[in-house]
Amino acid sequence: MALTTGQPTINNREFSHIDQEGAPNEVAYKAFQRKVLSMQLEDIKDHKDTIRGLTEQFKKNWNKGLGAESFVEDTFMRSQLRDAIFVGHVNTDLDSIAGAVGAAELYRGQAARAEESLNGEVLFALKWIGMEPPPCFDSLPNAKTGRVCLVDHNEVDQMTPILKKDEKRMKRIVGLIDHHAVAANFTSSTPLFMDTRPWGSMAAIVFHTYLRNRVPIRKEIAQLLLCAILSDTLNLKSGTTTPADRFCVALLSSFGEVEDIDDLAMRLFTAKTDWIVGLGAYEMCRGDQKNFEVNGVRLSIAVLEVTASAPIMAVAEDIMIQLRVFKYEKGDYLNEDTQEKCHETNKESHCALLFIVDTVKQQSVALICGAREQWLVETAFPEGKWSAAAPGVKSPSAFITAEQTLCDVGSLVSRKLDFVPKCTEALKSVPLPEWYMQTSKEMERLGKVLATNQGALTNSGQKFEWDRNALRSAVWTEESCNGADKAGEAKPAKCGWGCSFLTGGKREREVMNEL
Ligand SMILES: [Mn+2]
Repeated sequence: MALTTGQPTINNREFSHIDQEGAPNEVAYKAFQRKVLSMQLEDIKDHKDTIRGLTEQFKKNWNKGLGAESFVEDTFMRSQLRDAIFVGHVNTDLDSIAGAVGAAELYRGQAARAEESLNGEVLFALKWIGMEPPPCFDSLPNAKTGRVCLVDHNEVDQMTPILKKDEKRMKRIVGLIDHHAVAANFTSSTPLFMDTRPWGSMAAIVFHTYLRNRVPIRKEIAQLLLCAILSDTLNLKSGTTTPADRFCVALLSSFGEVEDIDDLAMRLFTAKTDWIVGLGAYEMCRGDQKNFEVNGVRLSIAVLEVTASAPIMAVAEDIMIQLRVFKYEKGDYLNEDTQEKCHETNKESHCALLFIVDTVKQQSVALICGAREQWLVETAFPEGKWSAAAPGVKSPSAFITAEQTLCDVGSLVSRKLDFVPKCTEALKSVPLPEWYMQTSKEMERLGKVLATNQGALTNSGQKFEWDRNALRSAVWTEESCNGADKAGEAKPAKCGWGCSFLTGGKREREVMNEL
């Protein structure tokens, strides 16, 4: 049937949010629409009336019941994921928890968390809201059989252990709600519910579905999703932030009745910083850590988002040691047949970087634990400014100096947008130095200490403990192998295996590796 004159056409629709001049309770939608493209937290209060107006409109429609479009959504879409378990990634963050809780309520399923431990930011948010954390995935009776909707991740490596081990996992993964790139190995044999959007947080995707489906959102859920967007977008300041995230923060603060959003964000970030500092070096290197393989180079990038970097730098040497242990540990594996612990040098990480992101100043530094890391950061971030990680810090490698242990990479803050692309580009486009892929004597030495000294690193149930002196001696053999010489001074330094070498030069590193 052809459209008759007078019926609305695509270009001639009446929007409920049209600016009506002179109308009572006039709401300035247009100005808000323009602002939302670049809105910051401090702008939100200038548009409070508009935001409240929009919120009230949504609430009015909820009270009216379902319209035709939400009938369709409710009948055909929300029912798709009914009773599924919604679960986020390991190294769980606020977006993964909030996304699982918010989506489970929306789609009428069961929320779960990927692992037992929760970071300080998640704990703070839940306590502030007065909400219990969702149960652990493993503890659910249908953990091994239930239908699953992944939220906030799709890489196998980041899945909760039961799913990671389940080779038939794709038979029960029925949905994905995510804002990450879809991994090459994420394939399904049957059609899948997928809602992936290039937005700054997964929580924004969930909230927008509430709006579209006219599903009433509880104040607590609104608060939780708000916290998640603030966390993932670093207060709407990270480069991953999109207008959708800004819009969702504005409306969620209204639905969640949050007056001072900036204060909430600061409290979230401070809680996370305090928690990270309390963890110690071992966890700092392994917490928010992701692995990549580029051009045969096994690269690990960890990120610490903090409101102040000084407490992290105070333990810089411990972190360097732990980064090196972490690289070695990547070569550890369990022989499935004999149940024996094995180690393969070819599985060790070539390069482990730790970026410390200052969420207040919006800038980052990379902590460097060895020559491969130094080469990569120097190549990937040519503008970087080099210095010692802390006053009097010792270089953890004979091939770099103390003044090469920290690189200020400026206003880059995102692993996804900045760190990974720049490192990948460097590894792909610049020929690797000859020594880059060779086995390292320094790693061998560390491996020997880890293998022979039982107390060097122990896992006592929940907590990992490590013997600082044992590991220090593995990294700094005689504590004389010091890289404390200034870069370029090229002083001979006595090294662990009794040879005198010039530090800092690339040729020297090559000679060292040829031994
Ligand atoms: Mn996320």
